[in-house]
Amino acid sequence: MVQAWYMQDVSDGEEQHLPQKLEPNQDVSLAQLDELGVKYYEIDVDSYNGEFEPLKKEFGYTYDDTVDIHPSRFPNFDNMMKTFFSEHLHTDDEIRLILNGSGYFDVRDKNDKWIRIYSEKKDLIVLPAGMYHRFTLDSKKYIKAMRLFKGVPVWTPHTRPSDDLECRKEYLKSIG
Ligand code: KMT
Ligand code: NI
Repeated sequence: MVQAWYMQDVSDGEEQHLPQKLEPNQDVSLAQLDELGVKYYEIDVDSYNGEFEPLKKEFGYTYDDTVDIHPSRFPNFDNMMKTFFSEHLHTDDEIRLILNGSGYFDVRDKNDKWIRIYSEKKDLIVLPAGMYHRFTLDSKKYIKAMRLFKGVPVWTPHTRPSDDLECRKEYLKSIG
């Protein structure tokens, strides 16, 4: 089950792997995430026995691949983490189904405050096109996630500021 909270201001560095809750903690509900256009579904991933065509069909996704992220997996791990953790947006939805491990997706609320979303196995999370966000592993430093897409995948991160992009304007309009 996804959990979310307002987080402390942390930029690049070690501390990004910690929960960074405020004192006192301020939880964020699924309804609040929904208002920002973030969608969440709980998927019983084990029941699919590794065969996710039915799920893709149900959601209208036409592309999938799986990423396995941990420090010994990539020689350029630190650079990869830096890229994930630089604030950016995409011209399409970022759709991730967590198969194992866990991590944090950070998203901006309407007042530009960071909300941290803890995602673990069974979480299908959709960050809408045009929403500023970033990703980091937590202190367990492991996540296995399926990347899903409608059409031909475009992964390009547009680092902030990218306010002139059409998808950004559309996103802002959509959240009012
Ligand atoms: C991304 O685009 O930030 C990622 O793919 C992060 C790893 S998937 C949980
Ligand atoms: Ni992204």
